[in-house]
Formats: sequence, structure tokens, C-alpha cells
Amino acid sequence: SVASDDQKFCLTEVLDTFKLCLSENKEVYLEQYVAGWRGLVKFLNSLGSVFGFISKDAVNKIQVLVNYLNGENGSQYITVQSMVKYELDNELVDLTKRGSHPESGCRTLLRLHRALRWLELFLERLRTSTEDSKTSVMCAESYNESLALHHPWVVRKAAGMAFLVLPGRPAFFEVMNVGPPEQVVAMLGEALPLISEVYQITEELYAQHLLLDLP
Ligand code: 1PX
Repeated sequence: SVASDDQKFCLTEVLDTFKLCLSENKEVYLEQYVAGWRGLVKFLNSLGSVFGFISKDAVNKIQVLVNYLNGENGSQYITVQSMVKYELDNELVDLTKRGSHPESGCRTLLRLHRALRWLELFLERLRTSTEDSKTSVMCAESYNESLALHHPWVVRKAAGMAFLVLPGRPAFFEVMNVGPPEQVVAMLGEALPLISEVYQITEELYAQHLLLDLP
């Protein structure tokens, strides 16, 4: 049933999805990438409606990418590498200012990519945190070092206020549903290198094609 599925919701499975993102020759599968974000959004929603404005934006971006995947050119969107090549070769990306392609796969994925850096920083802080560490502080620090650099003042302000109502570390670990704190720490230690690898590969690809500042 839906109820028991919800109860079994476990962050390990979500983070495992990012493992499945990497192909043998280190390309990033878009379908798994998007699936990873879906799981994270589900987790975010379980933290309460204050985070609705964040999950709504993530869901919109996930949907844009899913539409490309399921669209008539879906085969061009199998990996992030093939998406970048296809969209650039066919001039489907607004490179310097918003124009006729405001929702290209490249610019949409870039937003999630920047958020993946936040996730990496936040999970690393969670992993090395102690009982008296504050999730709100760890979250805000991670945000300030990553996503915030790309957000206007109003968004930073709203995000900062949402962070304040994050549950404390014990309750947060409980919602993750991974087990006792030692197990959470172990799980994060395994998941982080993969998330970090997916991030690095995408970052290098975008840097190579000068796509890191897409409007
Ligand atoms: C154990 C930890 C797991 C936590 C999972 C939480 C998943 C969080 C998912 C966040 C996804 C955020 C995507 C944001 C994309 C974005 O930067 N969008 C902005 C730019 O888009 P545009 O199309 O206008 O160029 C857009 O303006 C975003 C607005 C919404 C506010 C974004 C605030 C992001 C805060 C991220 C931290 C989430 C805090 C979760 C606490 C656990």
C-alpha cells in the first residue's frame, strides 16, 4: 500500500540512485539523475510544507527534463553528454541571454547541478557532525557556499528562513530512516564519493563547453 511504502522510505535508496547515474565510460544517465532528484524531493516534502517553494521549483525542472526524455528526440537525452552535444549542435540553448530556448535541457540541468553541489556540501557536514550540531546551520553554510552564489536576494532570504525550521539533527536522522547515527554516517561515507563524482563529471563537461553561466 501507499502508506507502507511511505513508511519504508529510506534515504539510502535515494542516494543509491546516484550510483546508477554513471555509465561504464563515466557518462551521466539523465533518467537516473532525474530519478535521484525525485527521491530527494520526496524526502524534502516529508520535512513539511515550508519547503514547498523549493520542491515546486525542483519538480518543475525535473518535469522539463522528463519531457525531453519522453519526447520525440528522447534518444538524444540518454546521457548528459549526449544532451549537451545534441542541444549545442542544433542551437537549442540560449547561451548569453534568455531568448527562444528559455527551458533548454542544458540550462535546466545546470540548476539541479548547482543544487547537487549544495547536497554534497550538506551531506559532508551531516556526516562529520556531532550530536549538538545544528542542521539549520549546516544547511545554510552549504547553501551560502554553493547555490546562494546564483540566487537573487529574495530567494536567499526565503531559503534562509526555511532553513530555520529544519528539524534538529536527531529528528532529521530519523526522517532519513537509515538507522542509528553510526549507520547514517557510514551510509553517507559510501554515498558521497559517488555524488561527488557525478558532480565533477558534469562540472567538467559544462566547463569544457562554457555552459556554467547559462541564463
Ligand atoms: C539528507 C539530506 C537530503 C536533503 C534533500 C533535499 C533536497 C533538496 C532539493 C533542492 C532542490 C533545489 C533546486 C533549486 C534549483 C534552483 O536553484 N532554482 C532557482 C533558479 O531557477 P531559475 O529557473 O529561476 O533560473 C529558483 O529561483 C529557485 C527557487 C527556489 C528556492 C531554492 C532554494 C534552494 C535551497 C536548497 C536547499 C534545500 C534545503 C533542504 C533542507 C534539507
